[in-house]
Amino acid sequence: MKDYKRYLITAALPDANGPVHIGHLAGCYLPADIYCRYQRAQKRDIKFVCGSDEHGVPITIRALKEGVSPQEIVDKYHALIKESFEQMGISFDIYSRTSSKIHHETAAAFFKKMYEEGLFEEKETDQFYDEKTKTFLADRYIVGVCPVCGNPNAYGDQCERCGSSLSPEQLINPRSALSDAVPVKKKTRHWYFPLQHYESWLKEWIIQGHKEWKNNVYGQCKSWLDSGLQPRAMTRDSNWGVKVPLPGAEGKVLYVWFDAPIGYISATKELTDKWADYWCKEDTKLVHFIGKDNIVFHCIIFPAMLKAHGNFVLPDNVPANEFLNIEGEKVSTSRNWAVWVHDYINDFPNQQDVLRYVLCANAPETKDNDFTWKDFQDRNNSELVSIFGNFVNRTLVLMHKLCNGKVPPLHGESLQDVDNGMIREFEASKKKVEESIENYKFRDALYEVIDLARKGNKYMQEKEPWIIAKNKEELQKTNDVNKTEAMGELQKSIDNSLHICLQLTANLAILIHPFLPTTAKKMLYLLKVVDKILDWENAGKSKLLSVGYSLREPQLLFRKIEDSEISFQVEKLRAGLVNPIEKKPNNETPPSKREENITPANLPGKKSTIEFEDFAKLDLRVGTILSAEKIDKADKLLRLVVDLGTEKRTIVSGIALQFLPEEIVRRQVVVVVS
Ligand code: B3M
Ligand code: ZN
Repeated sequence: MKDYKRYLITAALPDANGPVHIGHLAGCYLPADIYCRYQRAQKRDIKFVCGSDEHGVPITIRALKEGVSPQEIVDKYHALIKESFEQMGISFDIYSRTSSKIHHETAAAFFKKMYEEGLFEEKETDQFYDEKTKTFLADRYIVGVCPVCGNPNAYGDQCERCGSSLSPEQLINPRSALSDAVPVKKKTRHWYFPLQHYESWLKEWIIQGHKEWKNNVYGQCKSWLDSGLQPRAMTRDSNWGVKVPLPGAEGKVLYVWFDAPIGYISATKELTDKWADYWCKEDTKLVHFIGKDNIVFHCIIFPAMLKAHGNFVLPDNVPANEFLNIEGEKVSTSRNWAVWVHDYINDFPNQQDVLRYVLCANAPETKDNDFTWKDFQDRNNSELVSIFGNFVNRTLVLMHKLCNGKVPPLHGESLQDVDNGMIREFEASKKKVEESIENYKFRDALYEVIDLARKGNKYMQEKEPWIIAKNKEELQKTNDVNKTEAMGELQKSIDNSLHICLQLTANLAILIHPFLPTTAKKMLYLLKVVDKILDWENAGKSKLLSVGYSLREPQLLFRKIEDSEISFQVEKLRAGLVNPIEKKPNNETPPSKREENITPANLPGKKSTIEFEDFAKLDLRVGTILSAEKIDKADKLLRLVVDLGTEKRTIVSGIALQFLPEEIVRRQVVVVVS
């Protein structure tokens, strides 16, 4: 392995046109965070950069539809996304944004240098144009039927159903995403990056040079390169984005996929004056954590840009994850089929680590995976509570009971094979966790930590210090002349097992820290040790806690998650999908936040069955929400104007805590008409 002096870790810049959901976390933010926390514990020089992508087409489309400025959209979502990441413990060194001045300057300068070196081709071509809204229709501004799979709503750059990358010309029956108008062709001038000139270099760099990249990443790159690269327009006709820094280029901005990855550079610049060390020195390890839909941009287009510009390091790895589905279905933000991070935090306060655990244990590292609430509950109850939490708790409880609340000594002469075997496991686990994290196998690494706790439970079960303590008590009552010596031997066995279990607990805190930082901190509190102990070099050691040191009373690290909490979440997910405007909204306090015990039978929102005749009397109609606004002094109410086709109705609905007014405009709802 190359000897790197510093690490620059990036996580894909989320589009600031909506909140983040758990698929985003599992896709790249959580693995990147685990990697960075681990590298920091290794005391490596590392910077973890990210920020909001604020120039994406979905932002301008949303702004147009809602009648607000793109800036208003990005301001709102940038703040919400940033907060969600903080609450989940994603430890960015900087979370910046691409609407910042520093980014506009950096991206414009990057383009200008490439332009001045003659690295673009200027071309005038005919492009689709929407005469109604006076907009050129590139990328997501144009929709139509996918020529590959027949999806009627494929975009001008990609079909989300089959994943094919498309150009507007390939769409069958194209229409404007802004007005539904049939587009006409109109001439426009743009700057193209001739990617084909970099094809042989890319082939050598990736196909020959990076065989260690994950199969999904390597495979996608290979198929792009095998089918040949084409020139790609790096500018667009728009007023939202980084202005093309050339005379006579009014109304033109940089293509969002040109400016967004440069966002990594501008964020680093904003973070530190030494940014150039991280971006330009060959002994930097640059790693891009992304989701699979961003592979071509990070492995082919951005590296070609960096190479063309010159003076920049190239990524050492691009560990892209696949997608996380929810309850067997693809995440869809437009259908609201998602588990939103801010919602989770609200429903499960102080339980960030449980979500981190489940998303890592079930991460879509090699293939798409499914998140189900049932699996969330099972993993919490049978792994975090029953294995990890149980081991730590048993150790502390027994130590208080049998060793006066102090770390007992280790009696070397009385060590048995099983004791030595347990101690050897510390070192072995450290190596396995380390190797897995270095190779971006976070699931395996986490499994290893839980497995070490499982071994701890097994060891404790074999040693049975509570039985030995009982035997000691019995012995005490006898008149055996050798009882003092015999009791001493028994106490040594108790001491040894609890000494080893306590040292194991300290090891578990170090090993679990990159994955579950809050849990690790709780463990340090119980062990009364300082953060310094979390340095990775301490892992594998069996003398972390000093003999005679008194520890705190045990507290549970995790709590059981009840069936009622899970059915509440499943119901909420489904209710969100049909958008039950006129139904009683599911806005009660979730069971996870309530004190009292709730059974599935008394779950909020659960009603008794009605007869079919009664159901048939209902006049249910599908309507489109035309406008939505908050009602003053009523936290839960929104005033909606709904178009029912035959008439428009104003409806007051108690959904303000679940939906932002701007996010439900144009959505379809079922209305009970009376
Ligand atoms: N904003 C797309 C996405 O969120 C895009 C990533 C940019 S990374 C430079 O998947
Ligand atoms: Zn398709």
